[in-house]
Amino acid sequence: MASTYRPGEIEPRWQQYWLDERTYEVDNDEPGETAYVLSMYPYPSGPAHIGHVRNYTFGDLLVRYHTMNGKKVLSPIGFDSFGLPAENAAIKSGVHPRVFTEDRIAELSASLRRIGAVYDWRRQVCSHDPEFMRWTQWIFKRFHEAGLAYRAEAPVNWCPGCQTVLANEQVLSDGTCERSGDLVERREMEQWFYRITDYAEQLLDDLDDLDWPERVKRMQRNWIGRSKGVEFALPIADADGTQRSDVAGVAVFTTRPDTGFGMTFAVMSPEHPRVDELTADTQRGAVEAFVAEVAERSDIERLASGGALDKRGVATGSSVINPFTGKPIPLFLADYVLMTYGTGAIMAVPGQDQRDWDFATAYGVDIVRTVQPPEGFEGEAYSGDGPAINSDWLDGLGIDDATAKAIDWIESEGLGSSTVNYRLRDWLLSRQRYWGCPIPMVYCDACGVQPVPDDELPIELPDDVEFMPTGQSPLQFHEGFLAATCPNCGGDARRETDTMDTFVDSSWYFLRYLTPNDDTKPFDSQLCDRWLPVDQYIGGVEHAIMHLLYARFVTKVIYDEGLIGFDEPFANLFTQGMICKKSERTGRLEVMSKSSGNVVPPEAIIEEYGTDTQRLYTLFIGPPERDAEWTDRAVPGCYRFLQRVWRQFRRVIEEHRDSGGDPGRTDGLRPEFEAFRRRVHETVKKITADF
Ligand code: ANZ
Ligand code: ZN
Repeated sequence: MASTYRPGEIEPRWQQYWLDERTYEVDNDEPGETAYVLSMYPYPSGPAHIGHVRNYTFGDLLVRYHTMNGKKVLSPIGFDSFGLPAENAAIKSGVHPRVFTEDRIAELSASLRRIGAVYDWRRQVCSHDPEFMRWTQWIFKRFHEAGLAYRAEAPVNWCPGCQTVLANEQVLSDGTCERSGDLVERREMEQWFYRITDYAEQLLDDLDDLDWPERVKRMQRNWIGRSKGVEFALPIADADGTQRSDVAGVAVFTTRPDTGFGMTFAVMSPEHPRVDELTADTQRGAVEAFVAEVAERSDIERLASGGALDKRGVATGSSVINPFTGKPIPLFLADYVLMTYGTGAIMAVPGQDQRDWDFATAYGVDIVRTVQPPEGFEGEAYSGDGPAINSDWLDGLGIDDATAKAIDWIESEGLGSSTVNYRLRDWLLSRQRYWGCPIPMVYCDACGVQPVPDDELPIELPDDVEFMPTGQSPLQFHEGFLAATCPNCGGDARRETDTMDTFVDSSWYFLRYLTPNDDTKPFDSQLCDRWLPVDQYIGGVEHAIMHLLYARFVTKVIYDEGLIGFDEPFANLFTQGMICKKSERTGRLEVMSKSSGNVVPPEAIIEEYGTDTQRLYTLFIGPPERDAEWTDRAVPGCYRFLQRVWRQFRRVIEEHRDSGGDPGRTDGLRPEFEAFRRRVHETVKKITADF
């Protein structure tokens, strides 16, 4: 036996052993208790850095732990291989995205092996693999048949820099593109959507039973944004202030009907379909100018408070009646009221709502408080609880009682009824991009939009394309790709050139790992029922909303289609903290990433100390769920610790052997080693508890 700890010999030997013995490969039907341990399949961005090492080490520990406990452990890995970076690289350097991506996959795979993380490599799944694309398209078609995929003209976020539509999630709170930093514009375009809003309530309710970090559940709840309130009509007033009975009122949605007596004006969204009808002739010019100006801005920019883009509005010159007071109040348009939420119009209560306060102050509208602020309150709008004031038959009641009473009154007057709104919008999944999974649809002049028949899938991406510096999808100019046959009439048709958001790929890949090579179906229902839901899912908290919500949604649809027996994909979720390091560029502590220029490559550490040292270090660096700062200094300490452990074991093993003990057994140890053996077992017990 070697006299010193030599990771450079030990580690390759064991890594080879695990491969030869297929220690971490498991067959789908192997009898025994199962565990499915899954790290989010990574975007192949090239070799791993030390931040990745930490992530994969967590999953790896669990895989080994469950394996040692005799479970059958499914430990697959794959690559989220579609997406913008590969296409941008193609535009810049002319390398085809496929070549670029596959090079990065090779690099990342090699570094995962070097790190010593163990996977069942036979199961590798990549989003851009034609077989995977076939089934992504197949699933899209089932959604389409179920009425859950549809095409609609919609106001979309258009990034002038990337020349593409962005999902709301890709627009920062100041209204700029998260990637290019350009100010995002608003445009009306035909797009493909998944009808995730049909599942809003279920996605919300089922969060309660998930063993997920509270923080992630909270983020999903906020994103879905359930809001209980009441929808009711504000009657239109005549020029002399009396109620008109010949036209319907303007419907508003409010969560605070208790504040009705404080409604001193009403506001419609600039996109509201009744803007024209309800604009007085004297205001027509001003209204049209305002509507045109707002039309260019994204919802997100409009909602951003403060900054250069402050709330702005215009009077319509018309009035509506506040049904609580019976008095006419002015009707405005304002950019802070969105057409995409509630009814697209609001009752404005400046006394209790700060946005309304700001607007009322700017436009000289009355402010009436209807909730008594606590003594000494010095703010503007008061949104807290307190007794109702200036509110006639509601006076003295707290928010809850006053709300209940106001809803009863609205309903008994026939003005409206209580309702629930969700902030969640349908999932806009089409991208005007090349490097994504094509949407399997064609356009026929005679028959309209037609799905491509299943037996013609997958629609693959042509390789002979030229990338435009404008970022426009080269598919739009590829005659061979565009030419299609209408499955309905057999005539000429034009292929859809939009590709899917990469979150469509990642919404179902975890089902594919069981049968990655099956060319007859996307996944095997029985095997999925045996191995899923995933027992432990591991990934970054940056995926708390989109990826996890989409994967839950798709799982629920597939469940409702009767194809699987579970309706949540991930029973347990662990979101690891990130490793941070001072960025050379900004001098600030930032999450380790290529773009921050603060990457520590694992190679040098592996070379000097071995991968176990760096794995140990990334575990010692702090609580797994927290971010931690990288420091080189602590690495040698971990190395010395491992040396010490190794020496202890060597001493015992050698002396045991030298005194004639059976090397395969630990009983019959010399008495002085009994204590050591006890310590080992105590440690095993403690580690087990810690897991
Ligand atoms: C009067 C009121 C008084 C309101 C008050 C709030 C506080 P959540 O909780 O997010 O659902 N609202 C309704 N539709 C809107 C739209 N399309 N664009 C912008 N704002 C809209 O918010 C519900 C509240 O947001 C509603 O209740 C409405 O303002 C506003 F003291 O009505 B409220
Ligand atoms: Zn046709």
